[in-house]
Amino acid sequence: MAKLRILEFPDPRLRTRAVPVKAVDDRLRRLIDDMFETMYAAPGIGLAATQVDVHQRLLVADVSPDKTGPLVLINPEILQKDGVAVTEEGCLSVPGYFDEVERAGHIRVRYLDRDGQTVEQDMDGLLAVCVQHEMDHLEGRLFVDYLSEAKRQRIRKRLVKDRRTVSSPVAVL
Ligand code: GNR
Ligand code: NI
Repeated sequence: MAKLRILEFPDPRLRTRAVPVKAVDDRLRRLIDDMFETMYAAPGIGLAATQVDVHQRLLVADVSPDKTGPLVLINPEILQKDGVAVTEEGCLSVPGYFDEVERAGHIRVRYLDRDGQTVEQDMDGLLAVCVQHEMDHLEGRLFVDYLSEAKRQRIRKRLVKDRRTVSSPVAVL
């Protein structure tokens, strides 16, 4: 297993639209294991392949409080959306920022599991929000896209500046 590097906003690779997974094989399952290791270490409740620079339609999630609910969604499709949920969201690709986002409160999703079996599942609560957030990543969308342009610019400037500071030798003088 290996921990993978997570891309951070405004990295243009986060804007890539992922293509469908062609084969659910051992190579893909190794990537899935690495994504879980990366997500749990972060720590986060979800991770889309896009965030680790793999542009295939694959996401992992675990919204349980004790890491006992790992879920793998391959080629996910939303069949139905109902209701509204407003949640304070964060993103491992936008470290240190949290803001309210409005999404569907209930979704029905069809996907392939890690054995390549088709599953249809109803989701609500944090899991529904998380899966919509991860499926946005697969489309190249980030939660900051739902905020105002002014907020997004502020976040972008701050993250670019922070990154310059930590990587620059001047920072330690
Ligand atoms: O860890 C995460 N927490 C979170 C909280 C509210 C709504 C969505 C999320 S997903 C996020 C991890 C992440 O960035 N996944 O893409
Ligand atoms: Ni995210």
